[in-house]
Amino acid sequence: MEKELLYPVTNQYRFDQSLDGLWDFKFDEAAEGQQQGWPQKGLPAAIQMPVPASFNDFFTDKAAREYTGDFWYAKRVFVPRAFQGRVIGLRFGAATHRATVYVNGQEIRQHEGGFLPFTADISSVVKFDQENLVVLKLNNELHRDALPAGDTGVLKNGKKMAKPFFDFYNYSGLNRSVQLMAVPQDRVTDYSVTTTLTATTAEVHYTVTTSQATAKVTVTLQDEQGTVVATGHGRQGTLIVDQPQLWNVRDAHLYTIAIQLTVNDDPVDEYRDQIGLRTIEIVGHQILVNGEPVYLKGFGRHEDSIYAGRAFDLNVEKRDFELMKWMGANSFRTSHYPYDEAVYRFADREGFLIIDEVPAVGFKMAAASFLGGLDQSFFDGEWTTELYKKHLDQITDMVHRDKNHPSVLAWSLLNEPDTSSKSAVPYFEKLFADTQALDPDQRPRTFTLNEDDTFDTSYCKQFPDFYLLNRYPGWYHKWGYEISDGEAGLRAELDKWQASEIDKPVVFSEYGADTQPGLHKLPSVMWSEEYQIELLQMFNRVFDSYDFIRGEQPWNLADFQTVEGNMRVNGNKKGLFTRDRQPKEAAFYLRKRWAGIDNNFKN
Ligand code: CKX
Repeated sequence: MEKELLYPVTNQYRFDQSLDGLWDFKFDEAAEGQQQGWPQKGLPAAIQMPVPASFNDFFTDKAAREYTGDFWYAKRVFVPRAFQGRVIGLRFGAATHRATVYVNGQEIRQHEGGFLPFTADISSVVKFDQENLVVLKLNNELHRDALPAGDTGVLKNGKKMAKPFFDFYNYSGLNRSVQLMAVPQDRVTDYSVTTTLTATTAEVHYTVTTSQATAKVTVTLQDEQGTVVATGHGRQGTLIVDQPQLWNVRDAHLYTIAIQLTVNDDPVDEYRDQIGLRTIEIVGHQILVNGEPVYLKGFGRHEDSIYAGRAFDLNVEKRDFELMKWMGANSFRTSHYPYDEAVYRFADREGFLIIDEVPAVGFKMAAASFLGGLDQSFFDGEWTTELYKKHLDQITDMVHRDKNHPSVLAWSLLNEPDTSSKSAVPYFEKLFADTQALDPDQRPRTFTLNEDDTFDTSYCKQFPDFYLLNRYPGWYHKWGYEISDGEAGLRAELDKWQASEIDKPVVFSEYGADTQPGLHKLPSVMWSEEYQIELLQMFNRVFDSYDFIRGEQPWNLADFQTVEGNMRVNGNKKGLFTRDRQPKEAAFYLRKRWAGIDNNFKN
């Protein structure tokens, strides 16, 4: 079960019960919980903590907010006898950054990676018709051989402190839902679908994996009216849909795939999901969905909101989608980690394209020096062998989890890594090849190139199927009155991309200006609402001058919390919306621009 990531459901064969709510919680500064028998006894003098939530912003004292190290959660969970005979599991949507799961005093499993789900098979220790003690030890330290990358410092007073090589706050805890699941012994463990199109049909190629080899597999596809449009038998096959309703950008149509298992003609399991029929290709400098060129309009985002930090909140997500729709956006990047599964379901339904990013962020010592750091090429470090294993492990889980979403356009394998040294090349070569082998849909692979990794300086331009550029003229350099030189510099770089042999799409995945809402100034100054608009206007002029630029995703949809520092006034303020999701002036400007830009802009 531990390799299974199917989204939990309840039906005649499967049960999924939310364990969200208040859990016991305790910091463990001395790392003594294990020794003190917390897995067996529960947490002494625990406080109550909501799940899902990041613990940080609930606290009123700074040492608790900034806490770095081990911390524990516990809950007593009643498991009814009705579940007997099934495989019983716990599913954690996200636990930052490493977790050990204990049930009834027994260690069940460990997991590393704070932005992807994992399951723990507790069948061998569960007690039916009784309360079971579920205890979790988490650890939120940052390391160079882990994702996202950073260091953990120790202050003179003995307190540990997170020193991220990235700017978003190291929000920690059980950030996504926890579920108790009971699934059949003989069950569907995974499935994948890919689509090819002919003039009048869609061919849906499916593969189903099961826990046991004996069950018979039947797969049906139903349209939105509930009519069965195709049926297949066996673990692999092709479903042919005549006159399909394709999934399109901002015009989504979904089909329901139902996978049934029978043993001696008796049904033993069923799994249903919603899929979309569409193709994705990169041809020359075009991004094609169903063979039609698409220009990306959207945002880099964060899972971030007041009180609960990085916790997934369906209410915030709903608001974000409404804002993106109001803006006329058609896409976003899950900067800088895979988001909660509900986000992809929203996007499938609403016809948004997602650039799905793994938490490989901070792979650059310049980002560390931004916070008072080091002078070394990141990929020269002795930590890269261990890091690679974890990196590929998380890409594997991301692709495994998200591969069937029609909304997922591409995999972003790193954000702003250091590629200006040759030592990055073997790492990238292997990473891009290994990722290709994972995705049945062969989606494009990419990474974001930051300011230091330009057409001239990056050694890794050969790897992406299309490019994501993060560029900050007008903000981190050539700022204020010098912005015209910033524009000239940007054009000079783009002229080189244009004159080169490379013919691949370029999407601007980050650009922007920190902006204090309500600060007005004529003429503009940096941080004012006017300056944010002027900076966006400058970039937009540039985008409209180059045909190979096939998308624009300003940084960020909304303001978000960061580490504190002399470059931040309570967070990163490059949002088009405030942290409480109200528009800055620039949102109205950009909305107007995007109203004039169709999905097939530049064709
Ligand atoms: N890019 C110079 C990564 C994002 C940051 C953004 C910023 C940087 C800029 C790199 O995660 O928030 O500083 O605004």
